Amino acid sequence: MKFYSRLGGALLLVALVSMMISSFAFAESKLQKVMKERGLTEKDVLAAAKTYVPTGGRDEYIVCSSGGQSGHVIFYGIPSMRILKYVAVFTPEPWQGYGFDDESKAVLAQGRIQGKDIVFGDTHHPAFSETDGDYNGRYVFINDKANPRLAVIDLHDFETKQIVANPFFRSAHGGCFVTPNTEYVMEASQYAAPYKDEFVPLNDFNDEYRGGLTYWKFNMDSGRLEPENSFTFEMPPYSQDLCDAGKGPSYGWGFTNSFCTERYVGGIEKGRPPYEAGCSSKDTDFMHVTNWKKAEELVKAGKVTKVNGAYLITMEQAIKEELMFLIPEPKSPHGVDVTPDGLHILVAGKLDSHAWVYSFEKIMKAIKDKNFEGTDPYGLPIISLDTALERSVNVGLGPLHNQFDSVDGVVYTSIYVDSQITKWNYKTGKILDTLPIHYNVGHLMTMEGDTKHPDGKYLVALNKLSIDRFNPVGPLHPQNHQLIDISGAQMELLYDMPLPLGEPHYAVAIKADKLQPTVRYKTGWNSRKDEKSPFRCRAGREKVVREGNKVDIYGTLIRSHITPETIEVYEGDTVSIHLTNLERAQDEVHGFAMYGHNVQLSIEPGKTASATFTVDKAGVYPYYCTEFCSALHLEMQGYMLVMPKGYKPQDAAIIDGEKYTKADYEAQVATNIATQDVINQVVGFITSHNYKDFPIVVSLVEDATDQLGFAEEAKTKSEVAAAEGDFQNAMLWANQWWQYQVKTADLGLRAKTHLEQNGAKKVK
Ligand code: K7E
Ligand code: CUA
Repeated sequence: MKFYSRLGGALLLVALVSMMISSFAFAESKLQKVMKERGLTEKDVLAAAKTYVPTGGRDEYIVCSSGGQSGHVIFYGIPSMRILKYVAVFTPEPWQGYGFDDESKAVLAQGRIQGKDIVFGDTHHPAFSETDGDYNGRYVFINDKANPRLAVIDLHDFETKQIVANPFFRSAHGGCFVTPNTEYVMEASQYAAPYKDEFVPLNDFNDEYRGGLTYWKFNMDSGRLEPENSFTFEMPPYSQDLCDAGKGPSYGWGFTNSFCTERYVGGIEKGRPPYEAGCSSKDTDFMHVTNWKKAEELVKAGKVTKVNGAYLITMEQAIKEELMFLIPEPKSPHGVDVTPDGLHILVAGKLDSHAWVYSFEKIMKAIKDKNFEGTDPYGLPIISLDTALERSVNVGLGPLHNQFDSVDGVVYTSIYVDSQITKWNYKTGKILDTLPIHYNVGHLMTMEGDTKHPDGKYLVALNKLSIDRFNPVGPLHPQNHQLIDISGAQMELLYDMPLPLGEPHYAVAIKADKLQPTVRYKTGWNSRKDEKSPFRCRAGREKVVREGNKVDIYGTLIRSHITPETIEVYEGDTVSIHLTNLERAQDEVHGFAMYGHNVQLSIEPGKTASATFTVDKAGVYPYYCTEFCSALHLEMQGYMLVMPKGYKPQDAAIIDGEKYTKADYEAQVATNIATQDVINQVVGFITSHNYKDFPIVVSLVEDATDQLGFAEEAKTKSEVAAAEGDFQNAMLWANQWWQYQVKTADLGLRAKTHLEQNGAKKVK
């Protein structure tokens, strides 16, 4: 029955598509022909129609996915599943110049561990910044599990701005989770280790090794984490795992899972059973419940001491001040998720087939009544399972993570072992639907599904294995993100997206209209610090500053030349090339790469980026722009000449490869005059319309006006040379004048097209 109603829907769609095209019979046969040729069913076509975004169209949601071991994060659109951007975070990435320009190298350097550069990250859980429990579209945080670090990405330009390294931990899986106003970002350690940076034998595991949970203070105005105002809970050497922050009624509290509360230490080589056996022998592990609001007050009152320069709340203090409590939870749990109303906490069991629903009210009552079943070996009070539990629901083998629907009480749980998604109601305990997944789903994500107001509509299963789902590309397979329609009573699989960049763990999806990224920087901008660069440079002010053997080159980029076009330095110099992109037009990025020095910059409109390196060998080093920015992009080039020590550069004129005559000059001028006529017509069109109502056109016009100004300067130079009878230079400058005219015309035509296509009105 279900199948037939779906088929009916699909046929209706086919009919609708047909009606949109003028001839019904013609269209029907064409669509059906394609379906037949490609072996598509009606269900396939319906799924395609639900995900297809026509050319120039936009997606409704933007996803930020972790990039696993790639050290990056990935942004893509929903429902199209089109990848929009990889943002480099812990790992250098040349397209963005990340880890190549001085500005981003400074960001990566913040993430040094024990003084070493660590140029990879194992990213796990991205989190959008929130206001009152809902995404505000301003920042994304991402953690590195291998080296316990967090990074901040600013959504104003999708660039990584800051990396912080945890002062206590040696690994951290349970990050990032934000408190409802992004007061703090939670990061829990994973593998217990000594807090001090020295050798401690494993025999001292119980006494000297520690877990923990850091609440990183975030400043929404500056967009930076504040290590000096952050604090860490010392925790037993259990393997703390994922976290979630309370919201609504549970605001002020945090919840952190753990596994291996057995405190088992493996050692196969010494004849001991492995970790996997010793870490899963008990029936339950512990949820850690922390009161961050009260801890914050203690920090502010100066009652918490600093260790390693950071506030540390010892277990002793946490017990005394009643800041931390333990509750048993199903064996080797994974996800812990606070419900949108903040009243319940859901824990998925991993080695249990149940999802467990805890009541926040019951937990609070137990704390108030001091109703504890005892303490753990460190003296932390334990609330009994019976006291805190609302219900447990059999959801399938190997539940991992939960995400919420827009419908009250409805939750989706990823079932790893059974490879399925289970839809159920945590308020009634009823199973509502199940859907098989290819294969072994890890996290899952609904739209804004971890906020106070989930959007429903779509669900993405982040699968661990793709096996046979795509064209084979060798033993290392892409990951598979499967898009599922959850708008109806039954889940429907729509699309498989191969994701070939590390193993993404968690992802978060935000309404696209909450994001308003910029298209250009203020001219001369250090994008990593978000301030004017001291190395910015304006057109015509390019210069070389030498101090001893340190050479600073202040240059500019604009279609289609790099200034300077020749750089002369000496063997042994340290060279810093600072380049400012003078363009104002959207998407007019210039790159900068040079032979033999590992230099590759990405300089977006307005940005100033620098490359610093030592030239240790005399020679000739071409450089060029690496973005196909204009018709004369290949000519956007130059030479760095590294001269032997003591060599005197020659001032003799360069002999041109071509000779030009008066006739050549006059022919060029005639061309330029004709070109100017075209420009004038375009300008006439634009100014006779309400172009000021179109911000894109306004910026194109600004840019075109700049180019025309440059054309005017080149024109004057050509006329001066011609008046002196120097037709060689007169011709070359006349040609440069024309180059600027071409760029002006190109911009003008783009503006004119935009006006025509967007219904501009004639005003005079
Ligand atoms: Cu892969 Cu959240 Cu790191 Cu679960 S985590 S699957
Ligand atoms: Cu600038 Cu190519």
